[in-house]
Amino acid sequence: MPLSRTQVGIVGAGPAGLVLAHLLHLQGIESVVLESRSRQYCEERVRAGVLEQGTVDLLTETGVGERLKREGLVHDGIELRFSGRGHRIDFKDLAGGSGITIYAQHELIKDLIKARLDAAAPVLFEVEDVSVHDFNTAEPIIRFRKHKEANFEELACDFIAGCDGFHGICRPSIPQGVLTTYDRTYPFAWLGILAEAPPSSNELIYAYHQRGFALLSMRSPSISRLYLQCTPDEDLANWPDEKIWQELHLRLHSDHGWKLTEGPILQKGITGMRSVVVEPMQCGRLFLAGDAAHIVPPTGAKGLNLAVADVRVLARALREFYTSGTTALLDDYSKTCLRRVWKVQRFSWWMTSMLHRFADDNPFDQRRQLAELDYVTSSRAAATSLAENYVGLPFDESLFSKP
Ligand code: FAS
Ligand code: PHB
Repeated sequence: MPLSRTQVGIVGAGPAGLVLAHLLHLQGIESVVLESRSRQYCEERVRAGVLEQGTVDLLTETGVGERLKREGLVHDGIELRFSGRGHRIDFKDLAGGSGITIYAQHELIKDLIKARLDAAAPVLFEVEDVSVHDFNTAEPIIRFRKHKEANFEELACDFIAGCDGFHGICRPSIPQGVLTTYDRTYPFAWLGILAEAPPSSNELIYAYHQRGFALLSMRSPSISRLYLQCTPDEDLANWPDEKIWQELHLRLHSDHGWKLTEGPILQKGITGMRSVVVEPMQCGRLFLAGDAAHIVPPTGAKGLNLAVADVRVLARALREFYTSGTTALLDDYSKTCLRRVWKVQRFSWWMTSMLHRFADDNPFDQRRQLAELDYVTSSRAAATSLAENYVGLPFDESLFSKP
């Protein structure tokens, strides 16, 4: 039987869509998740790796953090490396005991999909030709079909959550003239690899180097995740494994005998660097969350965490609607989310600007960047600012009670 009605229609089964569906389920609010890709694709797509303290706490408190707690790597700091020396930013000391957890996004997606299926709540994969309609009425509709040859079906909803990422259909469905887009494109990209090599550091290393930025991260005690700055139109064919490792050795060099361990490269890819925000993040009964509304350069490790922050706000607002009939929090959804979105954009822009080489920079700019790094690693106030942003700004708890 085609699904004819639900309370909240959710387009997209990424972190935003699945966390929202989970929070709504805990609140007794029905939803249907519609995803254009296969379950396997969603569970295997390698993307983010760093979870803020608030994200970990939310997932744990809502019952989907068990494997994360068991397998996630808790980190109490990061290293900034420049001029051949490493400088640790101690989160435990500077950020009130908060830390981060390294846990691959696709592992979180597996946990969330499992929770959804265990709850026998609907998530439809590989749907085709999704479109959203009438969201400026009290009866919005999601039209889709289960596969290319199937008939179209209509899902009537009270609300639609556009969690379909930056290239989805929800944001473009908002009429011309409603949205304002703010964006900045960076003149570089990241070449990322997944390697079967034990991480050469216990914590992440962000390296500023005259040849360009490099980042050492990890996924497990045997899998390293590394990135190096490259041109935005980089051709992976020009980057054989040997050349990647050679560049990483150069950029991550330390004067103190530290060595980078190599291993077979399992995956490589290029990620573009952009900052984008659309305002407002809602139109009638359509609410945009996560990458559908904003993207950040990955230098601050914020994309996934900001998606979760958005849906915390949306789940709280929908709970108010269904329990009291009032729409105050729904009306303020964009305003509430955008306060955090813009602070995260600022931090992500700042980390990116401090750590990357810009082709049109001159020697003054390079000295200025080194002075910024010297200040951040020698001033407690400056290091505290980095730490509190990196582990995740506090949520305005007046807006959230635990779901
Ligand atoms: P997502 O894009 O994750 O999910 C959207 C979902 O909607 C997808 O499953 C998509 O298939 C589906 N969808 C799209 N159109 C649809 C349609 N018409 N109908 C139905 N479903 C549709 N962030 C970090 O913090 N650190 C990183 O290192 C990092 N690396 C990244 C690398 C890459 C290559 C990319 C693209 C992003 C990376 N990000 C990183 C950012 C990323 O993690 C996002 O911020 C995060 O996935 C946002 O989650 P969602 O908003 O749920 O969007
Ligand atoms: C990752 O592990 O994929 C990662 C870590 C930190 C970042 C970006 C990506 O800033």
